[in-house]
Amino acid sequence: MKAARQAVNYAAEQLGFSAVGVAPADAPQGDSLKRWLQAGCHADMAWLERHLPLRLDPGKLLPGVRSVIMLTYEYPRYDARKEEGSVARYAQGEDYHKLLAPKLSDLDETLQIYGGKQRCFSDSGPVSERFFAAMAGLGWIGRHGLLVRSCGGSFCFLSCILTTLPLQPDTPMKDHCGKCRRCEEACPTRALSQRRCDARRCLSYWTIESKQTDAPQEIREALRGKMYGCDVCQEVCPWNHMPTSQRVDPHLLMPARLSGMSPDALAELSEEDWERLFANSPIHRTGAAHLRRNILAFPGS
Ligand code: B12
Ligand code: SF4
Ligand code: SF4
Repeated sequence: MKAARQAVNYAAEQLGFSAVGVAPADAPQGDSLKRWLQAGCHADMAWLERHLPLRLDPGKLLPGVRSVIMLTYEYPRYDARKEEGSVARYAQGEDYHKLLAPKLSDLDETLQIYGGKQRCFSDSGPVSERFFAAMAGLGWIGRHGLLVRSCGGSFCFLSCILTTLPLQPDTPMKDHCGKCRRCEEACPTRALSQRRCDARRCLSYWTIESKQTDAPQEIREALRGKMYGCDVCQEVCPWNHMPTSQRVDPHLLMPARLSGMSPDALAELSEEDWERLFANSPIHRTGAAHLRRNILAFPGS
């Protein structure tokens, strides 16, 4: 299976992925996810509860799965809109789901040559992506709950390939957070504790996932200046300020037509302009009305 691993490493690099690691598909996930759900930290994202059996057993997604190949793909480290209504870095350019899916299909085809059956996901399926990325030796889970790499920090997407091939697993990496607690301390709504993020308090949840028109006063205040997502806990992480040689795909940079628009102008977009400007953006799925709600910091409440 060495040849399959070498082939996938080579192909992934050609496709622009920054790192590849392998974890055993039966790596014990423990009960962190169950406890997080029991505590209600998923807010109203009921799908997370429904998918629990699949999350805990990748064999239910791909019978005979032996290995989980985890990959990282860089997105920009700077916020092109910071001064004027910030958009989380991961959402500034084109929709990464659409960008990464064909690349993962290419890797699937490569692995088929070695007799593997695969299923591929990038934030698109019930797989514990951060857990497997840590098990695959790509980095460690920081106090903000995200995967951090010693050579690149946390500003990256995770993708995974479940495969029936029995690939040699990589070694999990040691935690390098040490005594640092900058992310926990910087979070404007104190959503972080015990290496987990409580979505009920997280501004990313409120601006991306929440369908509500109402938000508690504390959340509304913290939301000012945030249009979509939140990067505060990552901005303060020292690992995101180390020099890096990682390349960023230009498709993930914010186009000038969006970086130059004021929040007021964005709040008043017609449906037609919304489609024209955001058709290829991950922000599109939230809809024009929710972007307006975010810009006005939940005025309905
Ligand atoms: C639901 C979700 C959200 C929700 C809930 C966030 C949360 N608290 O998990 C909301 C909308 C709030 C959100 C926000 C963000 N998200 Co999000 N999200 C997800 C999603 C779909 C599921 C995550 C989940 O299940 N969370 C519940 C927790 C408990 O489970 P978990 O993440 O798998 O954590 C495991 C580990 O913590 C593990 N664990 C930890 N320690 C230990 C120790 C041991 C010994 C063991 C055994 C296990 C273990 O146990 C958990 C269960 O497996 C994933 C994609 C995916 N399929 O995984 C993306 C994902 C985690 N999100 C991502 C991103 C980029 C973000 C944001 C940065 C976006 C933004 N800028 O606004 C923020 C960051 C907020 C934060 N600090 O977490 C990326 C993270 C990339 C990275 N470098 O880690 C992912 C992986 C998507 C992707 N494919 O790139 N997200
Ligand atoms: S994304 Fe923002 S609100 Fe959510 S945990 Fe990080 S700093 Fe806190
Ligand atoms: S800010 Fe500090 S505690 Fe948080 S993830 Fe980075 S190194 Fe770890």
